[in-house]
Amino acid sequence: MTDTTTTRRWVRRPEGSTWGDFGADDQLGRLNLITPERRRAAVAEVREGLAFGLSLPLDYPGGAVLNPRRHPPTLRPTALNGQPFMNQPLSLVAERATDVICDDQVTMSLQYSTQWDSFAHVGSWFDADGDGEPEKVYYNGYRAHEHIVGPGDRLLAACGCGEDGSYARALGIANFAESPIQGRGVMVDLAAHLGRERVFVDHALLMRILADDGVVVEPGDLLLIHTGFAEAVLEMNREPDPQVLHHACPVLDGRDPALLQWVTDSGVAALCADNYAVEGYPARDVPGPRAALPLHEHCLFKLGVPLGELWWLGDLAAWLRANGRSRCLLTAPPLRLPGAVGSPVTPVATV
Ligand code: UVW
Repeated sequence: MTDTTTTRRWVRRPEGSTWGDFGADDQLGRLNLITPERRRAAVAEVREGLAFGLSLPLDYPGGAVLNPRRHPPTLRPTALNGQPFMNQPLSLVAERATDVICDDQVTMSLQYSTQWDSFAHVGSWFDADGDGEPEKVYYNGYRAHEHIVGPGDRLLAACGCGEDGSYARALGIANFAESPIQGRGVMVDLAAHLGRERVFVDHALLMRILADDGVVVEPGDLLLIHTGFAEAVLEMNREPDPQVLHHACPVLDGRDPALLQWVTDSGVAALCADNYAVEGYPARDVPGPRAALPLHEHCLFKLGVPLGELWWLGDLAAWLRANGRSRCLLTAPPLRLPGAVGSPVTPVATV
């Protein structure tokens, strides 16, 4: 993508951000680093031909305990003239037809279970237009109420979603399906080192774990962060215990500036964790006005690094460890759902 800086949407960019580096209209961020050459290197990780599904069942964790805004899937049949289409003879609509039809639809929060966050998920108050007043902006200077629209926004009707809808006119999740996420996955097995205790993993500890396991991270890699959280979620069998959900398993410490700087310097293209928010949430003990989700701010707002959450990494982590490996081919496009902020995903790792 060419950088046509004359059309950029900002006058000031956040310190340490990549805004403009991949083009004034860029919506892929550091996924741009997954070049054909890097994808060939990822394919070279396929030696056994074994595939691992990295999704939880999408009705886990169960209830709305992790996030009271988010609800599990509810399935219903489609209907025609009041007839629900579950085990319906197709003769209802096509005379003498012998077919029997089931056809359903779902209501669910898109970020309820195994999912991707797009860059439209977290923005920040920042003075991007240089007028001295902060405004609500997202990655690469895309603006709230103009590019990311919701109830009350004038532009919403143009998206065909009614007055109470929402629509990411830019930065939506479909970008990662149109340019599908596929590259080299690199496992970081925090659970193998730290067990089930809630430990905040800062830069020093992360470096020690990478060195102990001989894990090498290169630009364009998709990090898979195994914390053991998804194992705990599965064990609770859709009846989650808030104590466990909010206090178990290691998490990355988004409050550590050295950790954030490593995410910048390493060139990783995405962070995919088996836990709720990749980082400890909400971040505590940070003085002054600051992001409650500093790793989200750093990745989604500044760098353009997508975040995957609640992935199922247990089987893959065990296999890689048993076989003295840490890398795989990872294929993980979200739903190509125009306007959506997040998306369920069924990632596949091949080794
Ligand atoms: C929140 O809203 C806390 O976001 P995420 O699911 O990305 O952690």
